[in-house]
Amino acid sequence: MPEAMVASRASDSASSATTQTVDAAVVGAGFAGLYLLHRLRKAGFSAVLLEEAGDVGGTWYWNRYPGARCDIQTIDYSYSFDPELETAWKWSEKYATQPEILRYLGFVADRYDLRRDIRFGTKVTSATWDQAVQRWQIETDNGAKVSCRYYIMATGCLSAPKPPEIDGVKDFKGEVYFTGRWPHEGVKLAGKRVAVIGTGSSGIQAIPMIAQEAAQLTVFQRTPNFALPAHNGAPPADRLGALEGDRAAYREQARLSMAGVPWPQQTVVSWQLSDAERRERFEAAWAAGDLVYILTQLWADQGVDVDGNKIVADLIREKIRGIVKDPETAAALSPHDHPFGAKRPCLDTNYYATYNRPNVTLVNLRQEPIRAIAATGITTDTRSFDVDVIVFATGFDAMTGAMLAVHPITGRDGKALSDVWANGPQTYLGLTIAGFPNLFMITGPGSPSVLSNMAVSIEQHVDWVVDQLAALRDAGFTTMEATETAQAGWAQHMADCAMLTLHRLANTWYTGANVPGKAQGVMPYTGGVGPYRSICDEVVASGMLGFRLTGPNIAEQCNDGEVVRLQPDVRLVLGLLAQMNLPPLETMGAQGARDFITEFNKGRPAGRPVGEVGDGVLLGADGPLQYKLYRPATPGPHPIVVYFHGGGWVLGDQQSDDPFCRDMCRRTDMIFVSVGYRHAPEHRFPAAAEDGYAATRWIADHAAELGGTPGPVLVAGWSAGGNIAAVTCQLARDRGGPEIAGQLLVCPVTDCSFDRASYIDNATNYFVTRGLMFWFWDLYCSPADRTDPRVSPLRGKLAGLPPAFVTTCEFDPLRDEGIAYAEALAAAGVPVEQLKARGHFHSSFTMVDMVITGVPGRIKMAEALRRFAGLPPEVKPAPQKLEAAAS
Ligand code: N01
Repeated sequence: MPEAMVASRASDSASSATTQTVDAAVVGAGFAGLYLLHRLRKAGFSAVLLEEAGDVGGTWYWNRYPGARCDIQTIDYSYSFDPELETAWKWSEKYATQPEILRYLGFVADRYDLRRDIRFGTKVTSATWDQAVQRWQIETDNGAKVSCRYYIMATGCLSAPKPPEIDGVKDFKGEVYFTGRWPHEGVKLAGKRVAVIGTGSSGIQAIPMIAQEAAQLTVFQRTPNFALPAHNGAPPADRLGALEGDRAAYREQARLSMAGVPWPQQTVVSWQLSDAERRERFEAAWAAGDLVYILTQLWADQGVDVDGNKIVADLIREKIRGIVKDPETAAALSPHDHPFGAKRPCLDTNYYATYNRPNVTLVNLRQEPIRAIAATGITTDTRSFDVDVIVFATGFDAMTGAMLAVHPITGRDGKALSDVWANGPQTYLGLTIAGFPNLFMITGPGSPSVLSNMAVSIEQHVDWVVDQLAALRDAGFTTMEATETAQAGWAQHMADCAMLTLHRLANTWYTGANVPGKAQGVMPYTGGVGPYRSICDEVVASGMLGFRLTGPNIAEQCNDGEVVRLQPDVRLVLGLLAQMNLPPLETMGAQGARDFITEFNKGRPAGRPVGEVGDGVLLGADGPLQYKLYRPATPGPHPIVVYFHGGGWVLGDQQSDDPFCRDMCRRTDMIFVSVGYRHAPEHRFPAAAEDGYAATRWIADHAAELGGTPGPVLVAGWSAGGNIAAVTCQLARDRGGPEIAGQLLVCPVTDCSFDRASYIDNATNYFVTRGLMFWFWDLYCSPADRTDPRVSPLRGKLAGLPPAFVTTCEFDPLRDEGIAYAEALAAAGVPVEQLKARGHFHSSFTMVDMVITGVPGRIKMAEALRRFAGLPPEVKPAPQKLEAAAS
């Protein structure tokens, strides 16, 4: 039952003396608000929806400028909560116009009888948390106040238009319009001289339409944006077929996808494709007319790697040059200041071709900034343009604007939201804010929102909020509030996610850069719709992790903590591995495990091209050993790094760490020689250790033949390979050479003790387990030999060893022995640098191009190796001749 009576209905709530008492108040009657109202009612809550506009629609109510359409295919940009609603409405176009979307939202409002609980023409003027009664008290500019238990902002991300920030707007004697507040009766532009300022999505949609009508159109562009042809028309038969063929599966795939549209995850990387293959993919995407498609389906590295991205950006710039006849205009329209997709790209109809019209002029504000607006028009640094109409397509104070600018929100202890967010929005899950009990946001900052299909994200957010409110009520709780710990953890996770994509490299409304003085930082959640959904579910499954729940007749509940401590891509990788439900490696037998790893490695992204990769044979401790040599593309000779692969002395070979060797070869500009040392159980201790030493000596002796710089070599290794590298340094010191300039130890095995905290904390769940390590040790080394420094280098003498860089990962059983080794080296006077990688697991750095957040760590490792070799840390770019395929 609703906890309170609705004192006055929306339709008869005129008196400001009365207070409307409801369970939940919602602000905003767009996609989010309408679904919220429906769900709240169904869950048995009394609710009122407050809306400033005269009708439903939200952004689609206000944005009526010519050419306004959605830019996610409309069959995807629809509610999916009710299959009957889905079949009751047919979209007429691939990208519906604003009037059609508005009709749809009106249809939804009528179908679920929503209008009776909506107070139109009602603006909230303040919202204050009343701790004594544990309710939000809402003041409005029209009619009754509202007292509610739950206050839910469905105010949208792009609903507070940004002021134009240009001097003299008030002096202009002609007509002024904002795309975000377009007059309902339309605007007659025929025969007029029109100026449009701004070339974001709104400007790019409006400009071709205005050009057709106006006598003269002058476009004032500060920053060019990437735009792609929509190829609008009927909804494409293949997509429609997929939806209608299995509606539930189609919607489910969208919910689990990264962007909220059911396209598969692309796995092919750009360097695996030839020029011709890349062009073919690009042309298909250009013809498809679909933003999400081109952003996700070309090659896997396009959104995460500047090189992979540049290939797409170049191809789009080529298209612009092909369409726009005047080369100077084409150059001005070509974006160079941000990676494709880092700023919101646009979907257009004839945008670039519009600049071929005789009545259209582009003014490049980077060359001649606007000085002022005067009575008759716009003056730049070099010219004056007399116009009759100015259209501002200058965008929005995005994501936080609607929450902060619209009305003061005061939380617990009188805290103002504007103060709490002074340095940028702080939220937990983008849904809640510490210090603001029972306040919820739909698509708030910190949620995937604008980086996703809004329809899918809105439904997920609404469902989550209403489900939790119902659960709270059923348990007897009346308040729910995020903890500071959970919120800080979410901020960290957001920052980690932001490292994954290229959004941080562009000045955009995503980062607050479009509003002067606004705090900067990537505001939407960049970790993807599917992962976000699973995190929200995990919060619930972990007993409302990070929330404090209180109620009048029940003990407070607070399971405090951070919901994601892993790096986002590590979380994904571990999730995929868990889904595969693999038997433990140690149950497969040595050969079975080797076969499995070989198969497993076939599925990983191919390593990047280097100058040359060659195979050879060297002399180990007891006979020939295979090696693989990775040579940089730059002219030699190069310093040599002797590399030892991971695999617990049992698994792997000279090519099993191929992506890592390639990556490090590129980053260091050094030769990597990966040694195929002998493995247990066929060759037990000390075979691997002695092979490591012998191989290093052989490589040092043959440096010139291998194309290496004469003089000291370097050693590096991962896991058991790190163990061999460390041991090799000790043996080289004790046996009179070779000279080693430095050692890179990545998650090394350094000791035979299994009782350090990391062995216990990370015993399971992070791929390398305590059980697996026991098995490796048993196969390689009998207990009697385990304290020998050739397998437990931590127990050896450490003075006089080459400088070291030791990498350890937070979620690795081997973490603490790696740290112990680094500390012991330092204590013995060896120069040591440590990288303690937060949120990473044992394989983070070798899963190149899968764990993208490993890149900064590998950069540090490469810089250290270069310093050890006496080189400047940074490698100059411009590799000259790369191996076949991808160059
Ligand atoms: O706003 P924007 P928008 N002087 O911020 C320029 C969604 N949307 O309304 O880049 C001169 O993108 C500014 O220049 P700069 C979509 O998510 C969707 O177009 O800051 N110029 C920029 O060119 C979109 O991303 C659809 O240098 C000034 C432009 O104005 C988001 O809404 C349709 C200026 C603003 O572009 C916002 O799009 C429309 C100044 N003082 C919008 N101030 C669909 O199709 C700003 N600019 C669903």
